[in-house]
Amino acid sequence: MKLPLRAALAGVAAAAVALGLAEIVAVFTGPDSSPLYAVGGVVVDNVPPPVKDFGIAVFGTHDKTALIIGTGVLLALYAALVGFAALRSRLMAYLGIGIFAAIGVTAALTRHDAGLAAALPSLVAGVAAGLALHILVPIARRSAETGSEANFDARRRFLVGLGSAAGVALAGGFGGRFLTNSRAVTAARDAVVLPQPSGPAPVVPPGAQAPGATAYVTPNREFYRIDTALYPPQIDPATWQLRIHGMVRNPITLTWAQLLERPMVQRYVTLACVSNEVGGDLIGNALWLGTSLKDLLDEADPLPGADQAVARSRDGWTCGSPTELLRDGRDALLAIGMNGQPLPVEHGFPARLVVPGLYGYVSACKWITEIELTRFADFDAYWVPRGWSAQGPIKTESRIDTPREGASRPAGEIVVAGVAWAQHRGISRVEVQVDDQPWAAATLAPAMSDDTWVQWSYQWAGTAGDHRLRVRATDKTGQVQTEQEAPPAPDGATGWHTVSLSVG
Ligand SMILES: Nc1nc2c(c(=O)[nH]1)N[C@H]1C(S)=C(S)[C@@H](COP(=O)(O)O)O[C@H]1N2
Ligand SMILES: [Mo]
Repeated sequence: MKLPLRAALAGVAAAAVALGLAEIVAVFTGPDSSPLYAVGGVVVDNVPPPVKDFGIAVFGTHDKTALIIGTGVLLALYAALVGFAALRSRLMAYLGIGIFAAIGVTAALTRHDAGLAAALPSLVAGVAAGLALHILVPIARRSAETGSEANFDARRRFLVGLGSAAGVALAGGFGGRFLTNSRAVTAARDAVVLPQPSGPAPVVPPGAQAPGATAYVTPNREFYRIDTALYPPQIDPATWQLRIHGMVRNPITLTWAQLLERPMVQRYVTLACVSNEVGGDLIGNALWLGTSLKDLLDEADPLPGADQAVARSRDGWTCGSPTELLRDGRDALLAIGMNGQPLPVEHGFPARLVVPGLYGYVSACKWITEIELTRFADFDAYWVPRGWSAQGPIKTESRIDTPREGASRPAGEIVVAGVAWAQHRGISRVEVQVDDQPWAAATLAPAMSDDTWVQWSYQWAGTAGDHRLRVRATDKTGQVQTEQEAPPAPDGATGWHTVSLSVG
C-alpha cells in the first residue's frame, strides 16, 4: 500500500477515535452536544426545503439515520484529506483538525439552550484527533518505507495502530450511545401513572373498522413520527414545567404535579402531517389523554390582539396556532397519554399539544415547555421562514388502502376501501370512480367524531381488464375534495388518490 493511502487511513482512524471519545463525553453533556448530532441538527435546521422533502421522500422516517450516516461519510472523506495533508505539513493537518473541532463546537453551542459544557465533546474530539494523528502518521510513514529490515515490524505496528483506533472508536461510539440510552427517561416514563379521565372513555363503534382499510386506531409503535429532533429530548417529568406567557394578563407556570391534578379527558383525534403526499401514510389516529388547552389559555387570559399561540419545545422547535381556534371549544389538548400509555418519548413525553383540524407543524408541539401568546405579525414559527404557510388547516382528503397500486384481482366482487379525513369539519360523503364511469357513493363507517378520519368501503363488481380507481371526499361544510394537484408545500398536498389494477 502506498504512503498517501496509509496517511489517509491514519486520518480516518484519528477521526474515528475522536468521534468515539466525543460520544463518551456527550453522555455527560447531553446527546445534542455530540459533534455528529450537533452538526446533524444544524443541517436539519438549515437544509433547503426541497432537500428536506427529498430526504423524507427517499428515506421516509429513516431520514435521520440517513443524515447521520451522510455526515459520517463526509467526515471520513475530510479526515482522509487531513491525514494526507499531514504528510506534507503537520501544521496544515492540525489546522484541519482545528477547523473540524471549531465546526463541532459552534454547532453544539448554538443548539437551543446549550450551556458552555456543550463545547466539551468537540474540544475533546479535536485534541484526541490531533494526538492520534501525531502517533499514527509517523507509524504510517515508517510502514511504507521499502527495503528496510524492520519493514515487516513497521507494517505490523501500523495495523495495530489502526486496530486500536477502531477499537477505541467502536467502544466509545457504542458505549457512549449505550450509556446515553440508559440515562434516557425510560424509567421515569415507566413510573408515570396516568390519571383517570373525568368522563367515560369514548367507545369506538363496532362498525368503525372497514374491512381492508388501515386500522381505525393506530397503535403507538406504528404511529408516524415527524420531527426535527435527531435524538428525542429526554425530559424528566419531575423537572418539567410549562410556562404560558407573553401577551397574557396572568402568566402561568404549570408543573407536572399540577398538570396531573387538572381535569383530564380522553379523545380520539387524527393527527396529520402537512408533508403527507396524496395517498401517503403520514397520518394516524390515537386516543389522547389530556387537559383542556382552552381552559389553560382562559386562565392565562390572552390580551386582545394576541392572535397567535406559539408553542415551544425543549429543543427550541416552535409552532404557531391561531389563538381563537384553540379557544373555540374544540378538543385542543395538552396531552400526556396516547392509547392508554404515557406519551412515547418519540411522540413528545411528557406532554404535547393535540389540536383537531390543524396540521402537526402548526399545532402538535411535542416535548412542550412553553406557550407564548403573540401576534402572527410579530413571530414566525419554525417552518414559516422555511417556506411553509403560517396557517395550516387540514385539507379534506381521502385515500384508497385496498386494492394497492398495481394489484391484480380475479373478476367479481372486489372490496375497495380506505380512509377519508377533514378533521373538525367531518366527512359527509366519499365517492369512488371506476375508470371514467360516474362517481358512486361509498359506504361510510361510523366515526367517533368529526375529529377523526372515517373509513369507507365500496363493493365493486370488477370486470376483466385494466382499471383505474379514484376516490374523493366531501366534508360536512359541503366542500368537495379538489382534483387540483398540489405538492405538500406550502400548506398541504391536494389531488385525488388514484390506484391502477388489473382484473381477470
Ligand atoms: N418539538 C417538536 N414537535 C413537533 C415537531 C417537531 O419537529 N418538533 N413536528 C411536528 C409535526 S410536523 C408533526 S406532523 C407532528 C407529528 O407528531 P408525531 O411524530 O407524534 O406523529 O408533530 C409536530 N410536533
Ligand atoms: Mo408534519
